[in-house]
Amino acid sequence: MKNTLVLVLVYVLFQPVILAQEERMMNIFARRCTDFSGFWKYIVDPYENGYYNYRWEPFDRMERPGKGAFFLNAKPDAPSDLVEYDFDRSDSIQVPGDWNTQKEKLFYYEGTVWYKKSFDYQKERASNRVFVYFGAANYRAEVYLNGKKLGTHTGGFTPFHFEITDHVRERDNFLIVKVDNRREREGVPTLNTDWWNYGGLTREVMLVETPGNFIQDYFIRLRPGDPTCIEATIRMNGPEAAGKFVRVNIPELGIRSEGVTDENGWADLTVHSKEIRTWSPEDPYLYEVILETTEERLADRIGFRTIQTRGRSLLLNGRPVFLRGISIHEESPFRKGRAWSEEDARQLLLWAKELGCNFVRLAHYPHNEHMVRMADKMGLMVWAEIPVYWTILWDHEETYRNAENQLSEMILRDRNRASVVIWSVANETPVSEARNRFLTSLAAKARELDPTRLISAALEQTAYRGQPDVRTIHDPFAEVVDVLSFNQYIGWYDGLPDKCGRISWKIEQNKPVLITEFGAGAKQGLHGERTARWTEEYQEYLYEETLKMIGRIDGLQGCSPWILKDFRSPRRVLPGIQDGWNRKGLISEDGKKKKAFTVLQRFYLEKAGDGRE
Ligand code: GCB
Repeated sequence: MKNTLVLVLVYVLFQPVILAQEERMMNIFARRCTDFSGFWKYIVDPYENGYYNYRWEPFDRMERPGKGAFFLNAKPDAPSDLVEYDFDRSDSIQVPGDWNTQKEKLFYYEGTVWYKKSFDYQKERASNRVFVYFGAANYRAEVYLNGKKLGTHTGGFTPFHFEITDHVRERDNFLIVKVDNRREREGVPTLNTDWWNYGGLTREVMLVETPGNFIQDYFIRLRPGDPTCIEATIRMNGPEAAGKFVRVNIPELGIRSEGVTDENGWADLTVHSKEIRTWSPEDPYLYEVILETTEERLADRIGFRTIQTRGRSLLLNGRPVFLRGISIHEESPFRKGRAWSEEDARQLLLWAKELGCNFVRLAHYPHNEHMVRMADKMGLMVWAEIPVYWTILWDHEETYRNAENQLSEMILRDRNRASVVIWSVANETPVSEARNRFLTSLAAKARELDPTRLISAALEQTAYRGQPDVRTIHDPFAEVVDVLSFNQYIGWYDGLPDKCGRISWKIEQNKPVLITEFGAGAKQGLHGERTARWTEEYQEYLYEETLKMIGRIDGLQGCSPWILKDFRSPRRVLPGIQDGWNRKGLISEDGKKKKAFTVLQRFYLEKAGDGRE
């Protein structure tokens, strides 16, 4: 009861002032899209000369910004005119894509780059509406169409869009985006992370055309506790969103349900069937679900399953499940840069499958939508996470708002994905009153947006009552989460692998336990003694010892070792070994497996054989 009160109070205190949730449109790929993938013109602007005048006043807040403003795409009208930039004579860069790995001069760059795309556009129907959609832009984007500002978005890993119905014309449009990836102390993430700060328009940019009144959002799921009932919440957007006829149709089940939206454009429908085939890693079954109105038909492929906890057990569709996981960063298996494509997702998840996984932890931020859709298809449960990482400014209201906004954007994009079973609100954050309030408030938001999934965060472990060889989780946020997850590096940052044999665990919370990270750095191809750092043998030894150790944890319901593949990190500078890569991958950056891959694979094979699913 006390906990609930605190939770409510915290939640009220942290209520954001602006939550542009109604602006979010989901299932973007199923809509009428014009893909802007390809070459865009770009200008590197480290001093933000195209954004501020010499008195440091932003051009986009001036009545007459003059030709210095890059978003105007100005051209000299006469030979005597002074214009000191020209998109059309500038270099080109591929979108989607990070700029760091496309242009050598931008490898370490953190700052502003301006992008420009010119296009003509013919609407399918005069009454239709048009939006410009961004899968992600890291970190802050200012968006302009034909010289007019559409808006700003903050946060590098979630989608956003702006309506351009009244601004787009049939000929000679120019879309200009200022992307700034400078790290900020008050940002989410903050200044220090153990991953590369890839900048740019890192995911698809598209125009999306919808009917005047369109299905903006829906949430279709099994009713918790009742595997025969599918609940659908649908939200319409448009001048006639209220009183609108809507229908959910699942042809394969032969069921339809119809209703009318309320005064806010929402409709709640339910459908019953005794024959619902549940989604699981062994049978990742997806139904075609069609949503219809008089103006629109929107299709999706949705799996139905339940995920719950009972004491220390984790139940998928009511049956105990052990999460055979691996952590993954969003880096391409092919290009050594940010991943964004379906092919990237397929290869990363194929490796996870080969390892014997039924679960992936998508660290440390929301990955692109192809990843979760591919996980749906391939049968991998997903832990999805926001970049509330290490040392966020817990007392800063704007930081909270930003974190909550990223959480909401992630959940609204992915809450129809059966693969996603856990929303994680943080990674390795130091316990303090302010941090507890911050995270508790995020957990409440996640539960409000999605009461059907489990909430967690990667916590840290400590010595139990001053005994260094007995470890425990001593963190008030452990009371809030559904799944007790933590990272531990015994044998790497804490002793050598043989230390694992001396450690015992005393976990007092009556919740399922997940080890979200353990690992050791190894340079693929480097061999030696098993106690020699950076050798494949050391990493192999650490996996062997760790897997024995975690087997002694009561309530252990899975793990997601760190990490599938080596990934870039500016913190990792050891010449000849790291060279800018975190080497804890089971696979090298160029796709070669290390010895520890087989150790984990064997462990998962045994786990899969123990009949727990
Ligand atoms: C951690 C972090 C992860 C790092 C990893 C490491 O605990 O959660 O982001 O990359 O350790 O390699 O040190």
